[in-house]
Amino acid sequence: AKSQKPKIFFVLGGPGAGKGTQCDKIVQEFDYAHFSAGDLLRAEVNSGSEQGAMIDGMIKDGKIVAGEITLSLLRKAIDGTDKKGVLIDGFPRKLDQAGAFESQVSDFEFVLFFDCPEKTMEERLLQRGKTSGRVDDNAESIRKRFKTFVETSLPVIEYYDAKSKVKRIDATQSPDEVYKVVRENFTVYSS
Ligand code: UP5
Ligand code: MG
Repeated sequence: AKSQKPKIFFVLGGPGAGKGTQCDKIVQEFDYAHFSAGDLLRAEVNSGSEQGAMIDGMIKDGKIVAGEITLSLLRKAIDGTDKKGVLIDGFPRKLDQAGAFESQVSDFEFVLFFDCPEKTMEERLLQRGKTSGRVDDNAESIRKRFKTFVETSLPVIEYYDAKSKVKRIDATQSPDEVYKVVRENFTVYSS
C-alpha cells in the first residue's frame, strides 16, 4: 500500500529535445519513477494487443493517440509505484489531455519544458534513427511530429506558462550541461 500520493512532474518538449535523456539522469539522483507516455504506447504496440496496430500507425504519422488510452496506461503505472516523485515524460500533448489528467488523476508540481530549435532536434533524431528502430525516426515522420508539436502540443506549454507552472530549460547544450540546470528544480523536494 502507498504511504502517500506521489508528486507529479510533467516533462515536455519537442521530439528529440532530450526528455528521456534528462529523465534518466533525474531518476538516478532523486529516486523518482519515470513514465514515458511514448514508451508505454510502444509497449502496448509490442504486446500485440487489439489496439496495438492502430497505435503504431498513429506514432508513425506523428499523430496523438486518443487521450483515454494514454491516460489509462499512465494511471496504471502511477498506481503501481511507491516512489515519492513521478516524472511524466511526453504527456499531456493536447489541452484536453491536460485537463483530463488534472481532474481524473492528480494535480502536478510544474512542467519542465525543454526548449530546442527544430534544426537541432532533427539532427538528433536522424542520428538516433540509424540505430533506434523507432518507426518515427525518419525524415518524413519527424516532419509530421514537428507539425503536431507546434500546432497541438505547444498550446499546452503556453496554457501552463500563463499560470506560471512552466520551468523553461535551454536544451541545446550537452546532456550534462542541461542536467546541471535541470537538477536545481528538484533539490528543493529532497530536503
Ligand atoms: N540527445 C538528447 N539530449 C541531447 C543533448 N543535450 N545533446 C545532444 N544529443 C542529445 O533524445 C533524442 C536523441 O538526442 C537521443 O539520441 C539522445 O541521445 C540525443 P531523447 O532524450 O530521446 O529525446 P526525447 O525528447 O525523449 O525524444 P523522443 O523522440 O522520445 O520525443 P517524442 O516526443 O517525439 O517521442 P515520444 O516517445 O514521447 O512520443 C512518440 C509518439 O507517441 C508521438 O509522436 C505520438 O504519436 C505518440 N504519443 C501520443 O500519442 N501520446 C502521448 O501522450 C505520447 C506519445
Ligand atoms: Mg522520449
